[in-house]
Amino acid sequence: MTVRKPEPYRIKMVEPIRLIPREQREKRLEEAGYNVFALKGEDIFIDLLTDSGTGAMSDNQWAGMMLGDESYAGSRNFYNLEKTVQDTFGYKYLIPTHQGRGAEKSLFSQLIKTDQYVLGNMHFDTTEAHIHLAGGIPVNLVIEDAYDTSTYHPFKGNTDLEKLESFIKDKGAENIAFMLITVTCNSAGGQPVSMKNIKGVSEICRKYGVRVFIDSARFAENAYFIKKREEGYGEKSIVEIVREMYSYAEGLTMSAKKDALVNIGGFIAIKDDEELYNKVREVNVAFEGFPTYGGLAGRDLEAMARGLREVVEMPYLESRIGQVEYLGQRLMDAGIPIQYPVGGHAVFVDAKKFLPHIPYFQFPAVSLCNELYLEAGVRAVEIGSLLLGRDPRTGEQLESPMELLRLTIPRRVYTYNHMDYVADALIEIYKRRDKLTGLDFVFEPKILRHFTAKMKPVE
Ligand code: PLI
Repeated sequence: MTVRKPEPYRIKMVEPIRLIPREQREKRLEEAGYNVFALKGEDIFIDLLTDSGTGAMSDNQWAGMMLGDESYAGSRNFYNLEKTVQDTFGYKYLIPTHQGRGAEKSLFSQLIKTDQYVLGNMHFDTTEAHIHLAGGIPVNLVIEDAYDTSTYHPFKGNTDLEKLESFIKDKGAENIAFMLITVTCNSAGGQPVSMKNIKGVSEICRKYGVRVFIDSARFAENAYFIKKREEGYGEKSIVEIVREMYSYAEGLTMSAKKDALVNIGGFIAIKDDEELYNKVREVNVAFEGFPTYGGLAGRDLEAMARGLREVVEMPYLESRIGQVEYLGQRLMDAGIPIQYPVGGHAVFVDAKKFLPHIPYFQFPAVSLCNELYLEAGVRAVEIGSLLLGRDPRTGEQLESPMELLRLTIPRRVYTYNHMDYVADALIEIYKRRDKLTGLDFVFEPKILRHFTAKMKPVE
């Protein structure tokens, strides 16, 4: 008999959640313009919109909050975080920011010249936005397997090394600002990147003089997959694996709202390039704040330092990723198509296969998302053609290569019972999937439309 391990923590404080009646959910969704972003938190029973800033802190982190040193300059919590970052990643320089996109803005502004390419496995949307804002052109070079939800590949977040090398040769290294490896690769389904691939990217980039950075939001989850799936790493500790991953790059951006187990925070770390550090630190003062606080309170820095020490512990990671895997397995057992294997922070349901009768321009994953709210009060999020938007030149709706519904699991917040409830709801919907319809716009904003669009179901 295999015994499922329970969560490696016990509950000291609870936050009540409430399922409002079906008629009220119908009314709220209509008022929200059939866009779950416009729903109020209190009208949601289980919120799987994102794993960003939605986690639960430990008692140790809360205790650290009480030890916040709110000195404008030289807060002791900064030095504690600096030491933790040095120990975890092996990088010398730390620049705190208020969250991941703050780090992107400060770093990219110093690395990108107008019309230079920024290569990546698959950039996250704020990353793409900051590449554009700095005058650059984002390019995604993830392996083709990432786009096929049904085939197994242990590292679907890998960069296609052939595509990488031919792109550099074709465009010339001088036209490339840098390479950014996103771990795990959120946009491809929270899919990990192998050590071999990180090393391979680094070797090719070094050959042509292209710098390598790592978007590190889910670095510990990535290291866990390397430990579990890649030969030669089973006996290594998570920190040893993380240190090796980061030895192949020269700097990182971090959204601490994910794998630093805090509700707000971020940072840039730079291995040893003092000149780059000085330049980025200088602009960061203007954008984010003095170098020892970077947009955060001393107590936030302390919680982040403690979170970074906790996130690399194996019992935590086993439970975290085990919970996501469990939800994925329940859906797969019921025949529901999902991105396979399941990623680190979310289960991505393949809405194109779930609802083949709804075309991309009527947003199948949005339809499924809304139905899940009506059925069970669960909020998920679309990662598909609504998010992708229109061609800026022609105004045509672009067709996303994947129409995904992301069931994103906050860290240490929900239990296996919540996972079962979500799975049961989706299985119910699957039985009557042919009854679901697509959506049309009532109001379509020009920029980042998915947040504020108003829609209506097509007749
Ligand atoms: O939300 P920020 O600004 O702390 O971080 C931006 C960001 C950067 N990189 C990656 C891989 C992300 O996933 C990311 C934010 N992700 C969000 C908000 C999400 O819901 O996935």
